Amino acid sequence: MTTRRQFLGATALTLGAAATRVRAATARLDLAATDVHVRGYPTVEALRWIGEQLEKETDGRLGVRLYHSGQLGRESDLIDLARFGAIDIARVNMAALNNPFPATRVLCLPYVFDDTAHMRRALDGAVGQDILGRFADRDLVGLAFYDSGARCVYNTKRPIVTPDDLHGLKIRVPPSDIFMHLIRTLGANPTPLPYGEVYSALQTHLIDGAENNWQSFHTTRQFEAARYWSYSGHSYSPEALLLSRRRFDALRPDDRERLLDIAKRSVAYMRSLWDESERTAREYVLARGVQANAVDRAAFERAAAPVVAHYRKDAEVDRYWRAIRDLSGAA
Ligand code: GTR
Repeated sequence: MTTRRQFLGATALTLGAAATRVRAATARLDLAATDVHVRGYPTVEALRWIGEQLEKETDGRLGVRLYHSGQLGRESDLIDLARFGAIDIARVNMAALNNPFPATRVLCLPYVFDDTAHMRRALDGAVGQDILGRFADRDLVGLAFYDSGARCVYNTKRPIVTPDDLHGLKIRVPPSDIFMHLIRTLGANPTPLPYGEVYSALQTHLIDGAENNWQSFHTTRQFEAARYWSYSGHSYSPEALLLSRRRFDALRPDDRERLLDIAKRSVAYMRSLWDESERTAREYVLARGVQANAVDRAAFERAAAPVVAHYRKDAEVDRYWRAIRDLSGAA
């Protein structure tokens, strides 16, 4: 029997082979880029923008072929496909990277960032640049970080004000030990599922809730089933834009520099879309009857503290954690 992973690998290789044939005929190279989000989502639009810039700056020699909406599979598989060179660019969330790339763990820890401004400062500074460089350890080039907003819990049953309200609820988490650990510590039952399966899991009551940002809640239409949104803001787990090392090495040196530079510039473009899309998504779901409530933030932070303490036992996590906390409230 063909496993899902083999199938995805074969599909991507076939796509790669077809793209190579086209390239040979036209001398044009389209980088295969993937994202689990739908067209219009800020990360997908940023990839599209990168393609446009590449095309413009290379007189059409280079471009991007975009596979959005999870067309090529789940994020954990996409990371491997990029590592093996079957796809070129993978836009994935840090949560999917925690296990294979431990340097990313600090970015998912509960309440390590106060808000989006704090997260951007840390990612633009030494900590972010250091972590981005660590993707080279396993066949990838870290191109950029993108925003993912504040992750909050939502569910089909009731408003969550303190962690006690989570008791007994089955909450979907992304495939990351940190998220499993956090949700369990807060008192719920964590259920790891790929992003593309959350909507139907809510519909069929396989799970009672999940946690994510406003845009994901909106664009996946999970809000149709989960009618209670609680502002826990427990993680800002940012997005990563990763390039296959094999592809990078195969590019002309000037194209490598060009791509790195365009990816860097795409961050400002992505951020300009982010804030507006967050507001639009929130207004959209609230207008359709979702009930949103504030949580007892101090109670959440207290309950999550053992998770932070556990990961800070690791010297590298602790070093990054301190450096990020030092930027809290800085101008
Ligand atoms: C979203 C993120 C996706 C995916 C998803 C998830 O916020 O943008 O890349 O990781 O969360 O929870 O699986």
